[in-house]
Amino acid sequence: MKITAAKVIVTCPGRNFVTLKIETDQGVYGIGDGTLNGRELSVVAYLQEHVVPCLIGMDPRRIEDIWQYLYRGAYWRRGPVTMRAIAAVDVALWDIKAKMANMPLYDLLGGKSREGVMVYGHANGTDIAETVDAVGHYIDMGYKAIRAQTGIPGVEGVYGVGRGKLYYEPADAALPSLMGWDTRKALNYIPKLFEKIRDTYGFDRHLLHDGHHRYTPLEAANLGRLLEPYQLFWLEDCTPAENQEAFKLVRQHTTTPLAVGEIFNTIWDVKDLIQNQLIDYIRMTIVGSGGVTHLRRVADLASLYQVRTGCHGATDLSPVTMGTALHFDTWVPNFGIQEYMRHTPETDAVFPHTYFFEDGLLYPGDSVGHGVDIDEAEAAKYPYKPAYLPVARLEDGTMWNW
Ligand code: GCO
Ligand code: MG
Repeated sequence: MKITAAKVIVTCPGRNFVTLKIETDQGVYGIGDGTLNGRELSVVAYLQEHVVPCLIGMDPRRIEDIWQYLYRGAYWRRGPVTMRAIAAVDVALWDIKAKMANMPLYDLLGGKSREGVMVYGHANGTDIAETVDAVGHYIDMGYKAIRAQTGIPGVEGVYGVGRGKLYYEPADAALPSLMGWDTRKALNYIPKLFEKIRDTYGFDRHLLHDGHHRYTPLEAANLGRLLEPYQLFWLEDCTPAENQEAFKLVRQHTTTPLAVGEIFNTIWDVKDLIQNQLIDYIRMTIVGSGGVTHLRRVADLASLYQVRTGCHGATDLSPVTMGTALHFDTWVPNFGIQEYMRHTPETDAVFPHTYFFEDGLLYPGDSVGHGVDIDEAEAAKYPYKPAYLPVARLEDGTMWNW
């Protein structure tokens, strides 16, 4: 069996997605996602110029060998661009293998460990009152877990607070726009949000919060302690994690569960965090971490330390990644939760898929492969459009972490 063609498709039905379609001499094809938010064309070039020519003629059944060829063989390892390109190939190959086996991907991985995948949605508002209302909407929609982010009085535009609510899209400008940040004000305000949510709706639902790398380790420890009475499911990205040791300090001071990993690319980025039991959830997902082949290894390492998965699922990850992640989540023994930010109807039309939401859970569907396709005619209606996440600056102009 041979790979006969590999096509990179860029489409922007509201945001940019990079999709790889691998075709074979047996008529079976597979679909993979290589989207890198705000740096999409770097993955396109990596795939088109450096990966596709090597793939032609290879045996698509040799997923592991092709993964190693692309990882070890390039000499230059790791990084968001490389690992997304590898993920695009890997996922397309798993799709092909599952189709050939006439199985849904979760069956090929080892079968179902659960019936449905618990997801969390994004409730946000410009202040506490609006965010509390938004949480209520998610409860009405049946969500069992909700992430809450609020604007902060006196701070211009805060991470996670979008204009369009259910379908808000953070990457909204052709050049990065500007948002403010003030840690003091956040530390005063955010605990009050969770107090109000618990007072209003009780303790039945899981609540989550994303610190988006904004706090120093000591500030993050403080936030974790302030949030303890509200029993969060997790506090995400409370401090930057390039230095994995930073989490030691946070961990020593709070019992609020910690999650991290959406910007990690390999097992090496998370090895110390896991082995030192400094986190509770690992947020890497398929597209950012070299595909199913590599994420499986991360999950297995995590399971040794009772760390559970919590795949990143923002709208900049295409439905291809969402569908594949749902098969992974359905199988993986140490599953925690799956993030679910809804794609727009336009995006759903470009990527027909079998996954669906019911009673707070997502289901991957039972069709063969990962269950997500691309409608190329529909995709062609939406050419690439530069779109960037905002940047964050402190009040005095100092550049801060987005
Ligand atoms: C999340 C993330 C996103 C990211 C986005 C970057 O938890 O969903 O933090 O909001 O900012 O995915 O591309
Ligand atoms: Mg996040």
